[in-house]
Amino acid sequence: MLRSMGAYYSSELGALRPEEVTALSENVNFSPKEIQTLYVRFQKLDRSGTGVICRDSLLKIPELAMNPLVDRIVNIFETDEEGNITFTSFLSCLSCLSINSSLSEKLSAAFRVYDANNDGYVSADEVFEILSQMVGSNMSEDQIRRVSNDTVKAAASDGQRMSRDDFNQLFQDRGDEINSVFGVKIVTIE
Ligand SMILES: [Ca+2]
Repeated sequence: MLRSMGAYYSSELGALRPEEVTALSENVNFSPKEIQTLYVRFQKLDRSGTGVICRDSLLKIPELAMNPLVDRIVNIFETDEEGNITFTSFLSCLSCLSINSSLSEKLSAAFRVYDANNDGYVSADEVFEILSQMVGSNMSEDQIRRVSNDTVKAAASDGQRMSRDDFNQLFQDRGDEINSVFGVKIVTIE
């Protein structure tokens, strides 16, 4: 449903009509006022006024740009056939990432960030890539490799790679960790 609405909203420029805001607010963790503010921010990123933005534009959002995983995070925004992001998909992804989203929404976003090759599983290599970007030089490559292998081995029900369930279970009791990386404080005040 969100996808089909995307095409509709992407053709709309200027302020959103109240009924559009109401429809959008049913699916996201933002208030109607916040949605209007985010729409203004979206339009500023959409400098050519086409109603859609490219993934690179997301790097201009400071709240995302300061995240160590920003290069991965921009990949979880759903795009249309041309690889562009509509306002609906922009809003729905920011909503998953926002501090107001539920743990299950954040876990869903986190899983997509970890699962770089999008095969529905998180491998030790994929954990290694994420950890490397997050810990910087605080750990040696060997240490990161060991932690990644051990984590996946312990958490994966097949001992090889984590399914969505394995992943959720691993982070279920570590909500703070997920929140610190995937709980983005989106500025929604003009
Ligand atoms: Ca994968």
